This record gives sequence, structure tokens and C-alpha cells, in this order.
Amino acid sequence: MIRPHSILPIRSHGRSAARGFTLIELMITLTVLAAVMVILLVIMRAAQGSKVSTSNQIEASQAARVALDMLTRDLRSAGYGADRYYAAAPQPPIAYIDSMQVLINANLQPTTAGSDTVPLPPLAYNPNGSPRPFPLNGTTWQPPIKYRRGAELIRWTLDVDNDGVVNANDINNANGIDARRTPNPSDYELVRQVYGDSTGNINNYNGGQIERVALVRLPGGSVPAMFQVYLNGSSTPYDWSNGPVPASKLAQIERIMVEVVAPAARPDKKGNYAESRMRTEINSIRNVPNFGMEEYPVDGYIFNDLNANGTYQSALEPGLAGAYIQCGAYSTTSAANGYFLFRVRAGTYTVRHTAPPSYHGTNVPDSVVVSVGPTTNPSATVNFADAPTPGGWVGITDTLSTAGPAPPDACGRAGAVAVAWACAGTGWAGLTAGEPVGGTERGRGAGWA
Ligand SMILES: [Ca+2]
Ligand SMILES: [Ca+2]
Ligand SMILES: [Ca+2]
Ligand SMILES: [Ca+2]
Repeated sequence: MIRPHSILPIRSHGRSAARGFTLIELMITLTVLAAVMVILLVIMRAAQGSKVSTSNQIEASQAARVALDMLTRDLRSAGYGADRYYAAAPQPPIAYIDSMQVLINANLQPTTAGSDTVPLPPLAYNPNGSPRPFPLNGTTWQPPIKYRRGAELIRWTLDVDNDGVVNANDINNANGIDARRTPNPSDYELVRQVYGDSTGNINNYNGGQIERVALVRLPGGSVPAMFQVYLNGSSTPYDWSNGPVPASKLAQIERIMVEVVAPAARPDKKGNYAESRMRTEINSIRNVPNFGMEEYPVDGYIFNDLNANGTYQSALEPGLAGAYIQCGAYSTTSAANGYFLFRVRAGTYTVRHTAPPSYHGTNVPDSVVVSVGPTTNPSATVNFADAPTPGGWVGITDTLSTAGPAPPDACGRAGAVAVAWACAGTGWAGLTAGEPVGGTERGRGAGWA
């Protein structure tokens, strides 16, 4: 009796498992499943959106990184192989800078053929050539001369069509194609250009070919300037509302903050464009050891003071080459035209000279004390008057010349009649061969009759 009773619930349980799901059970199951699917879809959609926004962010930051790397490499190379020792107007490492454009002088391509004296194109920008870069100061830029050491001009700008302004025309330009392709309306093409004479071996052609580097935001409003320039000793950046850094202050640039804002090409699901901001500071230009420490020119001429008045009449009085000049601890010799130049740090210096052979200095006193610096003088000029040493032969010239010493090799030249010049009192006296006046004949060169 107990046995069948005890079996009954087991049978009953077996029947229940075999009868299947009721409609209600099925509907509950499907509803739960649908809810789970909806939740999963929402999660996947969010993940997808997050993936788009993350990849946009990565793309933007990669663009910013590339632009910043290339730009800072050029800035750090500024001055490399530049004609810094051209006395009259040394080639500046940074030729021009404003909030979104910089012109850099550096010999980056190609390298010279083992010697600075045989540079290969692109050479330095030719002021008589074309095209010319048009910075944002309203005039095309050109150097005072074509520099000699083959350092080309590298330009970074957003002004793709080179008209002196950055606006929609730069996006519509042929080289604005990358900016046009993106749906983002506020991206501009950042380009690098190289200007240098004989580009493509065409004389007087300065090139200016465009490399499109990255898409960036146009500085202005909430977008920071691409360049912030700090002049010597200043903790605040140069104020771009005053226009570009004046040429006279380019040598005072102590450091440059470079900042680029690269936007994503595509919007996220909310219609926003991710942006990546990157900045870096350049506080040394490796090819200009004293970058950041302003130098002041101390220059002048060593001249033959023909009229003995102690001052330099540049139209009348020839410069004297080979004089030895000292400025404090520095020394140099005068160039063929008598010119010398020191670039010194702020301070007070005694400038003195030793006249070239056959001359003696006539300045009294024979040295000059000069002070240069930010609060004293931006530059100093000292000319030294010399006169031929009395009695000494100072040169030989041919009959076509009118005054002053000439290279001794005039003697012996076909058709030349040798005439010697020597000091006679306060002026010059022409002597016929072998007839010294007022002095002792000390020697005759080869070929002297
Ligand atoms: Ca070059
Ligand atoms: Ca433009
Ligand atoms: Ca665009
Ligand atoms: Ca004079």
C-alpha cells in the first residue's frame, strides 16, 4: 500500500516534464529574450560609437603628432648651414614668424658635396627670383641678398594659396584638397614649403613646392596660436596683435612654443569633431649655439685716411685689408674692403687694432671703449684711421689707377707702367719709378725698373 502511494508523485512529475511549455511561458521567455537583445544592442551600439570616437581621437592625435614632429625638427635645425658670417647682413635662422607662419633658413636638402663652398640646389632663396612667399604682414618676403652657403628657406603656413591671408580660399585651392575631403568644416591644410634658387636646376626659380602635412584648426578664438614666441627674458609671449615679430627682434627670440590643434575628419554620433591638442617648447636651436642669448654687433672699417682728418670718407678712402682688430677677448682681421664685425654679448669692450703691414694707426688714443646691450646701445661702430708708414713703399699700381695702393702683381703686367705711391706730408705723391720722396727707399719688388 505504501509502495504505489510512494510511486505516484514520481509519475506525476514525469507527466509534467513531458507536457511542454504553455503559451504564457513561451511569451514570457520571448519577452525576456527580447529585453536581453535590446540591452545587448544598446551596449554594442554604445561600444561602436565609442570606437568611432576613439579612432577619431587617435587619428586626430596622430595628425597632430606628425605635424608637431616635422615642424619642431625644422625649427630645431634653423640656422644649420646658414650664411651666418656674411658680415653686412648675416642670414638669420628664423627669417620671419607670426601666429601661424614661420620662415626658417637652414641647409637641409640636399647636403653639400663635401664642402660649403660648392652647395647644390636648392641654394639660398634668390631675391631677384620667383616665386616669393607672402607672409601675413601684407608684403612678399625676400632676403637682402642671395646668401652664399646653400641654405634654403623653409616655410610652414596655412596660407596655401600664398595671398597673405588664411581663409576659405585656402581650402578651395588645389592644395586644400585634404581639407575639402573631410566633412569637418573647420580644418585647414598645414603645409611645408621649400624655397631655394635653382629648384629643378632652373636659375632664378625659387620653387616653393608644397608638402601637405596635416589638417589643423585655424588659430583664433578658442584655438591657440600655432606659435608663441618669447623674446629675451620675457615671461609673456610676444603679442600677435602687434603684428609679426619685427625683423630687428628676430635675434632676440629665446624660445618658441608650438601648439597644433588637429581635429578629427569625421564627427562622432553627436555630431562633434574630436580634437587633439599638442604642444611642445623649443628653447634651443642646435645650430645656433647662442640662440637665446642676444648678440650685439660691433663693427667698423680700417681705412686709409687719405685726407688725414681722422674720419672715414667711404667714397674717397679705401678700406685696408689684413688689419688685426681686438674687441675685448675677441679678435679678427679686416676684410678686403676694410670691414670687420664682432657679434658680442651685452657688455663694455675695448676695441683696438694693429694696422696692416706698411701702415700705422693715426687715431689718438689708439683704442675705443664701447658699451652694447639692451639698455645701452644696440650696436657700436668704430672706424680706425691708418696712414702709410713714412718712407715705406706701399704699393705699385699701373697707370690706369688714380690713387691708393694696388696689388703688387700689377708690376710686370703687360702694358703696365709701374708707379709707386708713398706718403708725402698729409697727402699722396705719385712717384716715378725709383724716385722716393721724403723717405728712404726700402726695397723694390720683382720687376721693378
Ligand atoms: Ca641647400
Ligand atoms: Ca590664403
Ligand atoms: Ca574639411
Ligand atoms: Ca678721412
